[in-house]
Amino acid sequence: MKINKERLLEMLHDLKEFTDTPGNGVTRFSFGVQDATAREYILERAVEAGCSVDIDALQNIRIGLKTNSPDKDIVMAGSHIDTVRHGGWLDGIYGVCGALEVMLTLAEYADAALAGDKSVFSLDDLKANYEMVIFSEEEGSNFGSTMTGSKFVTGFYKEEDLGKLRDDKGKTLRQRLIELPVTDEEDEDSLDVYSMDYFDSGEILWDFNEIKTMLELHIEQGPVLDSEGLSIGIVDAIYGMRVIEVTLTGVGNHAGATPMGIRYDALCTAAECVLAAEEIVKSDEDERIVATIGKLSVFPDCSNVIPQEVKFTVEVRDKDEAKINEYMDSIIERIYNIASARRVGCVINEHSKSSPLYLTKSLRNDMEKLAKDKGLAYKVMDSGAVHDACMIANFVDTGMIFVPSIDGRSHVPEENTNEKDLITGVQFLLDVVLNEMKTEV
Ligand code: HGY
Ligand code: MN
Ligand code: MN
Repeated sequence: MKINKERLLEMLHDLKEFTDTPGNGVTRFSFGVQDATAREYILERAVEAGCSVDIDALQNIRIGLKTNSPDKDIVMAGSHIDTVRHGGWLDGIYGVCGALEVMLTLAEYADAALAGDKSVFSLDDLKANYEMVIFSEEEGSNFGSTMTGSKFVTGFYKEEDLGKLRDDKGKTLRQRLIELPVTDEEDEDSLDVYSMDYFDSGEILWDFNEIKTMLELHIEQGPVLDSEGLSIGIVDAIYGMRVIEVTLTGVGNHAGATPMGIRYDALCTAAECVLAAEEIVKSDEDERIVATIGKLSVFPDCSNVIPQEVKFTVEVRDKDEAKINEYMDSIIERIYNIASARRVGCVINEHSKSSPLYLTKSLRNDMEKLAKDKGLAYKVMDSGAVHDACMIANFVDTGMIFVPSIDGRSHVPEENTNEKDLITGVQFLLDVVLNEMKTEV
């Protein structure tokens, strides 16, 4: 069974236009207009192919093949469609588009089988159902917490977290969900792209007993596959991460009339903290652990006022949880010491986290065997980026497939993957899905 590669590439190029920053990367935050437009584009194609659509209160979308039946377990594939600010055209959406292309291909074969065409598989061959999934707020661009949609369906986040997670304007996740643009009721063929189901933790949790396998296809976002000339990555471990938010409070004052010796400058303090965090993780002899201060705000943010308050995030990632905590705790201790020496107030809050984890070994081995059978140049590798798969993997057999990122770039407008690799990745996803669907459940 072969995917329709022209359709795949057309969908990918269409979807990259749904951005708030045209000409400067893809910016498509969950629950915004571009998100709604991308959802509509995907759901139109799924509904046209006779698929079922279910959207939950966190706006995760599950789409089912028309031949799915309640007595079979589910093989699921998917990812996310939200992006970072000025991100790339493939992160997340490539895995969703790949899962959609698999869905459309299976639906075409199902139509032929239903029409009695014996040259394709008979529906009885399919020992499992197929679903695709779109997780909401994976990037955390609104609320600073990655994998938010999948953290709710797995019970990592509870109903009270709806009121704890806040966006940059101070709005809670609950408020943002309540304000979602409801489609035009009068226009009966307008698709609902958001659900208005009231959040009830009992409803949001998935029944993982019905899911046999979860697969996520994704760009690597690093340099390994591209530099080694390989087509496919089969993911072994996904790094964990821990995020803290630091607030430094100094004394605002006139930039010209205040001598250096009597300043309590929150930004100079922050600058020392940033370099300290870098120095601490660079001391790791494994040279694996990473720390990033990617978000920083200054108040009142005027060139002629000594910064009164600075807020910034620190995130640390590694494949060893104890190491993440050891290094983050050192960074926290150093930040407190720097602030105290400069007599600047310092408040540090834990913001979000996810544990490192190994994906399912038996599934990984099956995928390796399939890659060998297909003659693919592949490598088993780790993921420094987190993915919704690492939340789902705590409950069902989960696997990830990577394709190369040119020059290892991602989360930037330069993010790119060549067409041949994009096609190879989705074809391999279809092969793995079929392998899982025909396996006796
Ligand atoms: O941050 C990450 O690793 C992912 O891109 N959300
Ligand atoms: Mn991603
Ligand atoms: Mn990302």
